[in-house]
Amino acid sequence: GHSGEVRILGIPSMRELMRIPVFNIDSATGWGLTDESKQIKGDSADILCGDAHHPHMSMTDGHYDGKYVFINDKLNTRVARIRCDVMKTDKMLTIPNVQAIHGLRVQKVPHTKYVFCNAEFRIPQPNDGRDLYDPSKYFTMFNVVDAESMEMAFQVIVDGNLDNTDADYTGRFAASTCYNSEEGVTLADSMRNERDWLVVYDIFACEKAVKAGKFTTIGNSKVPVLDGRKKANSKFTKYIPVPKSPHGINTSPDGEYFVANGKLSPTVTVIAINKLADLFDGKIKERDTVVAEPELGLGPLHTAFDGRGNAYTTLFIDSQICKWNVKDAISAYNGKKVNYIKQKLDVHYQPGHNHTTMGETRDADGKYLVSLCKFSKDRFLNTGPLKPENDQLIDISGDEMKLVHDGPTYAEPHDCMIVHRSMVKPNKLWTRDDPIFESTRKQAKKDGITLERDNKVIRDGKKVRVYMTSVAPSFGMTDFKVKQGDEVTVIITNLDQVEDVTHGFALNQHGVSMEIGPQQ
Ligand code: CUK
Repeated sequence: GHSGEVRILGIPSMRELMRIPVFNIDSATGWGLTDESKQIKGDSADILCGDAHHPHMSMTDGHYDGKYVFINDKLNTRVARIRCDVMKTDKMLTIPNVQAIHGLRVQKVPHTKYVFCNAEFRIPQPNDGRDLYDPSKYFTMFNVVDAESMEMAFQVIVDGNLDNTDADYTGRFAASTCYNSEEGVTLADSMRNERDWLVVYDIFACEKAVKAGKFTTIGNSKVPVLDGRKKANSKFTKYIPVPKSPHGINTSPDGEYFVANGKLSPTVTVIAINKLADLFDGKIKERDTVVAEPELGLGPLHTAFDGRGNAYTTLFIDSQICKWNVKDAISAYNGKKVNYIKQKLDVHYQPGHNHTTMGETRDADGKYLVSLCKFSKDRFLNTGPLKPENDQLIDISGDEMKLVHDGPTYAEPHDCMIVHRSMVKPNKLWTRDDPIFESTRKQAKKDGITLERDNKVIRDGKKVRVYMTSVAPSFGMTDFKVKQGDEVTVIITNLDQVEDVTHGFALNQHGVSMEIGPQQ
């Protein structure tokens, strides 16, 4: 959330184990302050805040693979990647030609080749002021990022504002919820229509067009752009009408359904993924893909699954989790008299995202559900006008949901995912050839320095590089002298081989502080 970072919590203790700074700056580790982190942040190194929304781990064949976590910064239109072997951010990309990256998910099958990123707001294109007063010319795009290089693969122009996104278990389809089909520029203007839509992308068709060179570009950008607007009538997109300003979109772990959450409608819409090929072939109409539209309560935002056929939808206005059965909802849609709602559980209060253990993969195990409640109000001791949020843990292993823990958290846990510990095996020490420090090693080589041994000051005009080793609590150098006006870079090699013996370097009155882990 607004802290711009990612936090790792244990389940079921809900204890916070670690923080990974991403879009924020971090005083404890020097993230955002050190040269290496600024290089990783690249063109946005000067932006010191962010609004992190949707963390999702890379997958192979629909299972978490423990390699990367991707996350968006809605505020500054960025996407970052965290390397799970060291639990550090290693790439960051500002998405071009769009504004406010919101929904983010990964391609699940055959593996995470792409990261799918919605840009939410419609803006003039190019955004240089020429169409400022002509909103009819605004548009936004669906953005596809290459997961390995973290560079843009292509962009697809769409109608409406893009909210959330998810991908299927075949690799061919992704889908985004869209609101503002009215294409208004004020809040009131964008809520008039009773139905907006889910836009479905044929990723294979997009890839084919890009490969064949059948695309355009915007302004100075070289990123391939495909036109997926309704009026273009292309092979890239289909627009499925769903009730009103849909918000979350969630793929069921059996790969059968997309579930679009109604937000301003009390319903969610269940779409059969195996009907999408026929839709793209023109054999059926858009609404023929809808197999259920259960009414759940007020403000459905996001849905999670237990792998036993049940779905759990957050009701923002009602402050509840609604447990419902997907097959029963389909029967009801087909006219059978069946109560698809299994239970409603109060949560405290105003839940946004929820997630089940392993629930966004084929391995949904139906043990726990976490509800990220945006208000805690009276649940904890008062800490002033700003209260903590409340991450609630719910046991879903039995027939009934049971609330088992309230966890206060600092602003603002927006979304989460729950990964079994066996999927993630971080290193205990840094390795000396880690790519994060490539440029430092190159510079050292140029300077004739052996990082593991040398303690030396290199003067290069006004640029001074200070190389030193460290084994806590000492440094390889007790002092060094520089002149006022020098640009000084301090490079420290931590020789410690002992797990958890990290060392710090700070310079008072200079705002310099960094953490250097063992073998870093
Ligand atoms: S999403 Cu981002 S503001 Cu994660 Cu429910 Cu609405």
